[in-house]
Amino acid sequence: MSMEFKNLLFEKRGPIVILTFNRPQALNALNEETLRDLLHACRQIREDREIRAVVLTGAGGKAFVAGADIKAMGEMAPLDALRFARLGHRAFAMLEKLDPVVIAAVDGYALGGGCELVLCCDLILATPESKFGQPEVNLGIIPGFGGTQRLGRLIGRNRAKDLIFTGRQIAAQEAYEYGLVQKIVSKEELMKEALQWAEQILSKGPIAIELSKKAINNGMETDLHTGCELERNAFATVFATEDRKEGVQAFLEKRKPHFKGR
Ligand code: DAK
Repeated sequence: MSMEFKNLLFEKRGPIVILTFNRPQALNALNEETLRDLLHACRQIREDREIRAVVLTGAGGKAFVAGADIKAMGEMAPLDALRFARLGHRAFAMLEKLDPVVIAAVDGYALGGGCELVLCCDLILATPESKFGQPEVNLGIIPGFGGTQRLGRLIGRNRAKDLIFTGRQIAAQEAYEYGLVQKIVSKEELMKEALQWAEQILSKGPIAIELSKKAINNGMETDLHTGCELERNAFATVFATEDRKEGVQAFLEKRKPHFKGR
């Protein structure tokens, strides 16, 4: 099933959705329509329990997303900027909190808001030619979609300061060494690899994946003690599922488990 929003392609392949930012003439920069599309797509995903993985990518072969739309920002009155900010924060937060696993398949520029978008994903795959960075200081502004918060949590405080203070772009290899990118693959293999990665995760217990994602994400926002408490509660929940019985039974019977998400 395919749906077309204005600047975002939505392609459903069974339990996997591929979302493609589709504004290649502006290197997929995020304007108001694109953020609205992302919000609607996330709502759609949230309501469809069949969907268990999302792959996010960019059209045109040159950029994932080259940031917020600089031209549109230039014309904004203060109240428009506030609306834009609220919309962006809502869309990014909804993406980050989706139950399905979200994989970013990056080919090209992931700058500014594009890099911040990647930071809301669970796993990141990139081609060697990809470039990451927070160049906002070049425009006299700071990252506005969570970059000052999420980047440091992921790659470390001082590395985040380096990237945000200098606005420099880093290649996929450096991003990999920082732990921002998990795998580097060729352009030709990018989508195949992203889908295979999703399939690998889909073969595991759905509730186990969903609850581990929640425990990891929520645990990052709290102290270790509270995080371990979150984990214990999630563990008790998975322990009560049919999937847990099936997983253990399949191991004992030396066969593959058939998880049902119950
Ligand atoms: N916005 C709008 N258009 C963009 C764009 C962007 N971010 N990036 C590229 N484009 C457009 C270019 O203007 C050009 O359009 P035409 O001139 O052909 O009409 C077309 O895409 C192709 O770009 P180039 O000709 O520049 O291509 P090059 O290969 O020469 O260079 C580049 C590629 C990625 C190095 C370069 O385009 C570039 O530096 N782009 C800007 C990257 C950038 O600075 N990104 C960060 C944007 S700031 C906020 C929340 C968040 C934010 C702001 C506010 N609030 C809460 C209020 C976030 C801010 C950002 O993301």
